[in-house]
Formats: sequence, C-alpha cells, structure tokens
Amino acid sequence: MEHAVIPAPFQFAVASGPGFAFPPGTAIRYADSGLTAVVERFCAQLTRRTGVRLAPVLGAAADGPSVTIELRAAGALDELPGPAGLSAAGGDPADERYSLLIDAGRVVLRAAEPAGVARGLTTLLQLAATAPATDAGEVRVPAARILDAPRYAWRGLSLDVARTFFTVGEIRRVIDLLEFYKLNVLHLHLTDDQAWRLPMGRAATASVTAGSPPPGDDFYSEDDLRALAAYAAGRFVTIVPEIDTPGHATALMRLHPELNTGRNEVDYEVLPGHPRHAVWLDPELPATFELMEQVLAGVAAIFPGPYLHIGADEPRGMPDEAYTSYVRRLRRLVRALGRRPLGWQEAARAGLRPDDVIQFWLTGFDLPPHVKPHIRAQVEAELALASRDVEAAVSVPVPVIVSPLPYCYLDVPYAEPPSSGAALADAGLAGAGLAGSALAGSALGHAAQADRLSRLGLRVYAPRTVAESFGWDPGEALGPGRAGQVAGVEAAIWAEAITGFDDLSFLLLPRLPGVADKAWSAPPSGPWPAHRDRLARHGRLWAQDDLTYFRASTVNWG
Ligand code: TNX
Repeated sequence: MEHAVIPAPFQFAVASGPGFAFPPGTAIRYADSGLTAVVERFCAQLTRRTGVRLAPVLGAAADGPSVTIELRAAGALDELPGPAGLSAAGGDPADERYSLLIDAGRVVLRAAEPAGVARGLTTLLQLAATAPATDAGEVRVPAARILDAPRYAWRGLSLDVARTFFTVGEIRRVIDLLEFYKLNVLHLHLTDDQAWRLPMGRAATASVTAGSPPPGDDFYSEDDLRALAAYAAGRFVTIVPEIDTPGHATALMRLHPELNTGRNEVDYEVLPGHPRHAVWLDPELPATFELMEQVLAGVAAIFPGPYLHIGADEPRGMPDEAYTSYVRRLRRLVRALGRRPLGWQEAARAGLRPDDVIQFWLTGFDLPPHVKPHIRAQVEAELALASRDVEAAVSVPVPVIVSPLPYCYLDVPYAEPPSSGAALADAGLAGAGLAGSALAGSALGHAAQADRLSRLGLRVYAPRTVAESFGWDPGEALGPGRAGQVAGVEAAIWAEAITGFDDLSFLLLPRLPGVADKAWSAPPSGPWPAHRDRLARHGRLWAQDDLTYFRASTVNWG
C-alpha cells in the first residue's frame, strides 16, 4: 500500500527515492504569522504521535532538511477542481486545495489559504503517524507528489447530544476527530423529546448558568456553546446548530406546559390497537412563536454561521396544515434573523423556495425479520412520504445535504463479529502503549467489544458490514442525473442507545472515516479493499487517543 491517508488524496504519485526522514529538530518554515497556531498545533500533534520534535521558524530561511510552507495560489493547484455544494461557513468555500512534495531533502507544502495549509499538514501528520517503523528508529514519510482538493464543500457529522449528554470536553474530542479526517461541519442536534440542551427557552431563573440540573437534564451554558464554536472555528469546523421542532418537542413542552393547546400531545395510531405518543408545537398558539423567536435569536447570537437547522423531521400525529403553517412561520423567523433555514427532508412538505436547503436521510433500508408488523407499517408509510419529499426538493430545485441512512447513519448495527482475542494480541498494539495483557480488560478486549456490539445500534435497522456502509457514491444518492443538487455529505450519529463517550466512539469508528472519504475524495473514491487497508493502520492512532473503536473482523488491524 502506498499510503494510509484518509480521505484518499485526489492524486498521490509515488516518487523514487528513500523519502523524507525527520531529523530531530527539523525546521518547519512559514512566512505568514497567521499560520502560527496551525503550525504549532501540527508540531504538537506530530510529537505526540511519533515522538518527532519540529522547530517552527517564522520567516527565516534555513539550511538543511526542512518542511517549508508556501502560502500562495500557484501552478498545479489552480488546475484542481473547486468543491461542489455549499459552504456551511457561508460565502465562497474556503480554498482547501494543497500540494505536498516530499523528497529526501525536504517537504514543501503549498496552499492558497490557511485552510489548505491545515489540510496539507493533516496529510503529513497521517503519513508520519502511519509510517512503518524503520530499523534506524526514524520516522520516514514516502517520496511523493500529492495534489489534493475536496469533492464537497460541506462535509459533516450530525451529533445527537439530546438523547445522551456529551460534555464540552467530549465534544472537543469529536471536533479533533473531524479535523483529523478533514471534515468541516459539526451539526449539533441540541433538542429532542428526551432533553432540551439549550440555555435559551428555559424559565428565566434557569437560563443564566447551567448550574447542576437534575440528572438527565444537563444543558450547555451560553459560554459552553461559545467556547465550542470558537474551538471548532480554530480547527476549520463550522457548527450548525439544530433546534428540532415542531415534532420531537416533548422536552420543550415539559419546560413550558403553557404550550399545550389540548390537541398537541396525542396518542395516534398507525395501525389500530397500537397507539404511539407524540408531542408537537401548535402554530395556532402565539406563545409558540414568541418562545421560538427568542430561542432562535439566542442561538443565532452565539453561532456565527449562516445556517440554522430547524429539524422538522417526523411530525408524527400532527395534522398536515398545522405542520405546513408551523414550518413556514419558523423559516420566516430564521430569515428575519439574517440566517438561512435548513431542515430535514420532511420540511419539503411545507413547500420550498430555491433558497431553502434540505437534508436527505430517509431512504429504503432493510428491516430485520423480528420487526413487528405495526412498526413495519409505520416505516413503510414514512418511506413513501419521504420519497415524495425528495422528488419535491429535486423539482424546485433546492440544494440537498445527503445523509442516506444505510450509508451515513452510524447507529446502524455492525454486522460482522469483532476480531478474535488472539488477533488482538497479535495486532501489534504494543506500539500504541497497550500490551497484549492490558487488552483483556480494555475497551478493545473481546468481551468489551462483544458487549458493545450487542447493545449498540438500533434494532429497527438490519445490521450492515463496514464494507456495505462504504459501498456508495454521494453523487448518486438522489438518483441518476441529480449529482448537481448534492450540496454536501453528513454522517449522523443518534444516541438513544448510547450510554457514554466510549459507546459513541465505538459507533463513530471505523465508519466515520469512510463517510469522510466519500465526502472529500474524488469519485470513485476508491474500492473497499484499499480503504480497508488504510483503516487498518488507523486503529493504532485511535488507541493512542484512548478512543474505543469497533475492531471489525473484516479489517486486519495493525
Ligand atoms: C430518525 S433522522 C430520526 C431520529 C432518530 C434516528 C435513529 C431524523 C431526522 N430523525 O430522531 O434518532 O432516526 O436512527
């Protein structure tokens, strides 16, 4: 294998020669002080992962082996295609293109903007961190000429912090992972039936500080959210906040019983004799929008990005006219704040204008045999409506972020078993500081893996192998001839069955890097065996970061 860089670069031409070995104290030269933070973070990461120490040098030329960063658009970079789709940060997408020239004497990284420099340094970091050990104990990256550019401008992960609360520190670890795989959007699903994680929309006394709420009712303070937005921005990640209404509103109704109009907390039946409970926000009640206006304004004041995600999925038990009227009104509120509304696919039912954006998720998936007839009937009814929603979005047309469930939902159960205990001991994890014996009780141990495998992933979905989840092309997600409408790609992780951060990372890894590859890499993004072999060399990096991951038996973890 020539390299283990994920997402696979646009072009990776292996050159002749021994490659570049980092001597201790290698200079990393750059001329623009705006790059200092990015360069220093790279140096710290390289040292942490490989032990190699670099010396950042601003401006001065130096002799000897070095890494040089040139910040200017030039030559071959201009021939690389620009990205398709929307930028979550607004305006024209950042220029993330870069080139890397690696030979025995030096490494030269060229990019037009800091975002491109950051992407190039991430590639260099992955090359160094996955390089096979040499006899001399040095870290050597292969001689190569790399030209790289993203396929889509919007490459994200939707994270459900409503069903399970993740701390600010844990969300930072997720952002680090996004940056490592060149993803640039963190879509935060902040509200749902189970919890309302926003400081806005609470009773006045609770809204000032997070304090210590009752268990299960944790929420973020405004400072927490601001700190997250800044942390993400420093890593070229934009946070897209989602406030999910009018369905999925049980927690908000619990905070505001006055929103109950007598018809919006209902037991409805998909099949006779199988009532389901649902709460929705009633557009007939003025207080509904007074509250939502205040919430949206508060959220917009914290997150600088142009998009506000209004959710609008699964309006179960809600009359169609009420749904339409609610969604239209909410979009107007978002626009009045100078923001652009984005909604899950169902929002198409409220009508669409060309400046709406839709997120596609619901498409045919396999139901396991044990699924009861009334659930089956409900899923089939929702699928039929959902495919009409896609047709509506296509005919306007509006841009569509694609998150097709069978490929992007990371809460689909894994189908393969974990690799056997013996394979674990043989897998060379000692290099990551995990001796074989320590594995027995660790998150990577066979029993811990089997336990998570049995608990995690929603049982309404038929299990899929990691290879099956990788077998798609975003350009075809909306059907043939519709590639031009695909505005970006997002993975999604829902947390109903997740009990903590280790469960989360078990579901993110190894599939999230696969979605990142689809979102970044030019089509065809590469066959599964090549991706599988690259993944195999990333397991050690996750262990290094204390990230629990699924050791699928289909990957030869090294
Ligand atoms: C559907 S995706 C949902 C979520 C669930 C998820 C489970 C979407 C817009 N709604 O409420 O958590 O399925 O996979």
